[in-house]
Amino acid sequence: MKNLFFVGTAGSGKSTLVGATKTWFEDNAVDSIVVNLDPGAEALPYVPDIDIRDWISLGDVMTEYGLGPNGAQVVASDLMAVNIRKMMDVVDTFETDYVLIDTPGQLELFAFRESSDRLVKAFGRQDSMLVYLSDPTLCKTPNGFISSMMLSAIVQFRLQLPTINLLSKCDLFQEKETERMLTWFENSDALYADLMDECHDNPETVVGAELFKALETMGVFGEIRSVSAQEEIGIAEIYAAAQLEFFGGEDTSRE
Ligand SMILES: Nc1nc2c(ncn2[C@@H]2O[C@H](COP(=O)(O)OP(=O)(O)O)[C@@H](O)[C@H]2O)c(=O)[nH]1
Ligand SMILES: [Mg+2]
Repeated sequence: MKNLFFVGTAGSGKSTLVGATKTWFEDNAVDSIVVNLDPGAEALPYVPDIDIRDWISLGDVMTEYGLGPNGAQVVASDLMAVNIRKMMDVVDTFETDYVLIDTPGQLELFAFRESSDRLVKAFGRQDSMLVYLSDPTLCKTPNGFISSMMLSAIVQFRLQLPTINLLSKCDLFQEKETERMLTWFENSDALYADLMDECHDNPETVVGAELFKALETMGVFGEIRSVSAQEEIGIAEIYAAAQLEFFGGEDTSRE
């Protein structure tokens, strides 16, 4: 089983994309299951095969620990580590090709807590990769784009997994805007030139330029894809990128 962890900031479209990916996989005869790891999810746009809410209830955590919803989310995500074994026993009853994993709404609950490392280990580090969603509303300016890529790089650094970088919700933008953001990722010289051109008056650009250099040094730039869960755009490319990473390019196309 190969595991795709969908990560990104709150509202970047993780849950919706997990649902759309599941549908695309079904339509293209790719066997998969869906795991919800968000104990705080209220309504999900898919039917999970495995649901952390079966073991952890946010309401119970709030009552038991006397916490509000935000504190309870942190405790609930730490409690995931305690429940991993039980959950993995259920995961292991499935025989499938891909496990699509929806992570907690707030990025930091997954990327910056210790439980995530244990979760990745339990699923199998060798068989896992990240699908990182960047919210394009943040990516429209050179400085915003650099912030978003920095966050993606930090998450990748924290979790030490290969990453597919995605620009989410591309249906909300004009093709030209999306193209510009994709170009920035593929051609970092263009990003630097636009940063200097458009943002040289902004005080944050001094920091933006330093962060840009760090991203270049880390080798973050390369390939980014645009997706829309709503319009089902770019999901075949997620499949192709995962096949390439896991199987070296075998059977990358289903269309
Ligand atoms: N236009 C558009 N909206 C989307 C898309 N994907 C998600 N959304 C909306 O973005 C909001 C947050 O999505 P959700 O999947 O819950 O984000 P999550 O917090 O990352 O799981 C919801 O209102 C979705 O309907 C998309 O591809 N296009
Ligand atoms: Mg969600």
